[in-house]
Amino acid sequence: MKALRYAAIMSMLCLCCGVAMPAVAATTDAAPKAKAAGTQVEIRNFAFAPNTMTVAVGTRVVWTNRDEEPHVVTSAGKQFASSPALDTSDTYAVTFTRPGTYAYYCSIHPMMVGTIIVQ
Ligand SMILES: [Cu+2]
Repeated sequence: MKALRYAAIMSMLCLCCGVAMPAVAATTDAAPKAKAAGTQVEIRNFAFAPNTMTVAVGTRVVWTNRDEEPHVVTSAGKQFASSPALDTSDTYAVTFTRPGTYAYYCSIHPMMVGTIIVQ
């Protein structure tokens, strides 16, 4: 009976650890989490984040507009088709099938620039 109670306490402790660990990771490891996804570019505060991203050939990169303002993803060298104007929470995806450096900008706010490096 005593051993059973001990086991119950131990399993409660383990449960605590299991719950606590992901919660900490979610709040502090934003960068590694984005890296794991690998293909997400957020448009936030009139900037592309990450500003420069290196991906493997064949990667599908998805831009998501988190601003209240519309933004456009436009290839500086016309290497891929421009997005339509993206409203809040709209996404635009490009699959990069060739190695290269793909500079892009927002045609509404040309000071917003980013680069996708495909290897
Ligand atoms: Cu913009």
